[in-house]
Amino acid sequence: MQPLLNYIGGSFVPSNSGDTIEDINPATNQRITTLPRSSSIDVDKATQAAIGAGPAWKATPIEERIKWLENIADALEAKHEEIALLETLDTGKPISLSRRVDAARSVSNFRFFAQYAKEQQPMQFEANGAINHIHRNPVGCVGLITPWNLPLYLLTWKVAPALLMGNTIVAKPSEMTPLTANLLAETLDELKLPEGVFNLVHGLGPEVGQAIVEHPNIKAISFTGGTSTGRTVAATAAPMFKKLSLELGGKNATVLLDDARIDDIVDELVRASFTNSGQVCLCGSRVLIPAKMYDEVAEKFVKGVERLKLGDPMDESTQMGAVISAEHLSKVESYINLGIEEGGIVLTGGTSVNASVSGVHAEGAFLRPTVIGGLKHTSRTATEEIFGPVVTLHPYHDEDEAVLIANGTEYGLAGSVWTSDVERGHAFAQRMDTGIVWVNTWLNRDLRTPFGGVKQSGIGREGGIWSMSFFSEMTNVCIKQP
Ligand code: TXE
Repeated sequence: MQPLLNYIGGSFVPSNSGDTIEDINPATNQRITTLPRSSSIDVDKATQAAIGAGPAWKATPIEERIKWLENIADALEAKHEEIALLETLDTGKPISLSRRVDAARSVSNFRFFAQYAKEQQPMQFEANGAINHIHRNPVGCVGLITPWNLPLYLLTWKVAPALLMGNTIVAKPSEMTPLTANLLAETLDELKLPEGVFNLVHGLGPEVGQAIVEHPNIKAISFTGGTSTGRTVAATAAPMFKKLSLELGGKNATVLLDDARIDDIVDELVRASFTNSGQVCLCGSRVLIPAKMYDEVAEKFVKGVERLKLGDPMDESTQMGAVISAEHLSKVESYINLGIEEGGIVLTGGTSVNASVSGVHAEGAFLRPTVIGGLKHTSRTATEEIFGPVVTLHPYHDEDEAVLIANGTEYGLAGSVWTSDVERGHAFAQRMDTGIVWVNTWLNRDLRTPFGGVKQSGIGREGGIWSMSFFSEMTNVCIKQP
């Protein structure tokens, strides 16, 4: 595959230094290609291009910007299979998942915001003999920094509303998953999006990401990634009074109420726990089970986990592929070992799979889905984000205790509640300190809803009007008749 380049001011260019980084396929540990190792010099060039394109893009009527989003959606849809392949190469996730989730959502992110914008009414308030008109203007040049778990899905989730609201962009994908961001740049270039409206700068977080966050002409930062990195981003952006959106980590609870029917939901619970090898910030990593049901549920959940087909991500039947990198594999394994040290019992999985699963590449970053029981809910393994295929099981004696356990971490992103009585489920959900709770479902997404978390899961919300508001500044014009 051709070496990747930055996309700045409508041109594909190497980094200023000419340095590059290797892009590795985690399923084979082989090099796919290289990407530019850019620096603040490249970020400054991209920002200048974005600033230069700003006035014309701001002046483009929103109807035209909506049309742009529709054209981009059409163009990405035509590349649906290519997106899926590139995502699987970069992340090691099963090709079926890349198609069904990553490629599909990358298209719908553009289609959704185009349609949603058409449905918005002008915002006006009348009082005291005056009419207040609320006008939304672009923020200007915005910085988008995205992670490796859902590369194009999360990048387009920011690019679509940012373009819609008239902003120009400097984007930085994770250095571990540059391929589909490059495909997006190629697509926008083919569509002849005006030069400088979208700029892509590849590189390392502390070098390129940091340069974006601290650039004085980048007025807003939309970041998705780890909590510790989010803390660094916030520390840089806050004193500069930049608009800041932080979508960070999670340690989500999957809560069974005592009227849940395990046979009906076990496969959903497994999906909520191990989709993308648990590398989704919304995955349930702790399963809370009424004590009187614990043995039966634990046994059936483990059987459900063991039904998952782990294998070569390019195989259509594979349900779980590799984790993102050898380094991340070691991090996840260290948590399994910590779990054992903290008194946990490994109920299934727990070892590097290279010997025990057919069809996977010996040097790939494969790990069998792992379930650990017997841990205190206050243990590090049960409260720190592992972001891999590891789930802990916890019995509870009454709903008050379940709420205490569910809310007992530094995170507050999402959770799910499983019950035969949705009123009970709704009431329980409102006691969870999280941004999102699913009842009897998981990852069921209406893009109009607010997405985001509390505590160390981040600041702000993405989705519908929340994205449109983040990527715009409002001016209120109050008019009194003469
Ligand atoms: O995130 P990082 P990664 C969590 C999960 C995972 C951890 C690390 O715990 O193990 O984050 O994942 C850029 N200034 N989530 O490595 O390191 C970096 O180059 C500016 C949850 O993906 O935070 C990348 O483009 N930018 C999350 C992006 O930040 C910096 C999904 C994210 O990298 C930077 C993924 C810096 N100093 C991981 N350092 C979710 N909530 O969905 C790095 N970056």
